[in-house]
Amino acid sequence: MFHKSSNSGVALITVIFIVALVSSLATAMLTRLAKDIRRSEYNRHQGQLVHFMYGVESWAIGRLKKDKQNDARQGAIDHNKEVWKDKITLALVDNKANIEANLDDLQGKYNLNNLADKTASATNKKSLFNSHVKYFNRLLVTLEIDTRIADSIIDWLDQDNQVRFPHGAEDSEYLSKTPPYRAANRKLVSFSELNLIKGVTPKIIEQLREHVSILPKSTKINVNTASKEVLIALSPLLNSGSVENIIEQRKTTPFKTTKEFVDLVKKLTKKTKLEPANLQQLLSVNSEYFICESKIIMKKAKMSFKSLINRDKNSIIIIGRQRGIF
Ligand SMILES: [Ca+2]
Ligand SMILES: [Ca+2]
Repeated sequence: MFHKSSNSGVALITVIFIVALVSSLATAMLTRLAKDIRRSEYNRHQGQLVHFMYGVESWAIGRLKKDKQNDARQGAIDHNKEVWKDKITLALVDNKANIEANLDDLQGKYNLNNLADKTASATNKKSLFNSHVKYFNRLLVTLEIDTRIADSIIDWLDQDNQVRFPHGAEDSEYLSKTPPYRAANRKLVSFSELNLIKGVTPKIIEQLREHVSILPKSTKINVNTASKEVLIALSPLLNSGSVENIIEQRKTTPFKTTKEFVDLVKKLTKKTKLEPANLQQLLSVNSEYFICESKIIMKKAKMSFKSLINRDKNSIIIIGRQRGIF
């Protein structure tokens, strides 16, 4: 009797154990399933966000195409009142997706990779390089940023290993860091790369971002779209007052040629000689590089995109993309 009761007790415990095991396995499986469902839903939304981003890029390319058609009739200039300078806000799929996007040019900013042409051997290129160095120093003064970073940024870009006097930095500086690294000795690729350069702080990068760009090749400054700060730095002859005058005039009469711009500088500053003498070589009245920035939200998934667009005589193409969280 005692033996039988003991057996049923063991059987009962075994049954309870199995039930508990099965239920905990079932709970684990259900939790995992719920996670998988959420993950696949998230991935589906991420995929949809990317498709919306392609749609935004098509919109931007359409704007640039339209401007190109207008330019064919009116002259190839790019200014802030043209169709490409645009933004959109859209609510799609019964308000389940929201898109904000804007298209802007990048030659109204100063391209830091213009400082990479130091090794150019032709005399006029050397003097052009010197004008770029002086320009960048003036821009830093205008933006109230420590001008010592000009030397270290140029050393980061140039192909030699000689430290630029007095504030430059080459491998010897960066190899002593933990972890050690080398100077890039080539054109910049992204803003985050600036964090690696001696003297450049996150605060400086934020200050620069509004007025400088990083483009794959040297470019000219579009005087029709350049910011006030970018214009002031063009010449020691210019100041806040004369540049405000220039900006006021270009609102009604955008510059059709760079000569029109330098003639106006001469007139406003009452000078016959330009400073720098080769100022006109730094300038353009149109842009080849544009940026389309978008923020796309779909339920809980959201993403920001930056698409770099190159427009030349023959084509309009996306040459770079960056995605981030906002
Ligand atoms: Ca145009
Ligand atoms: Ca160097």
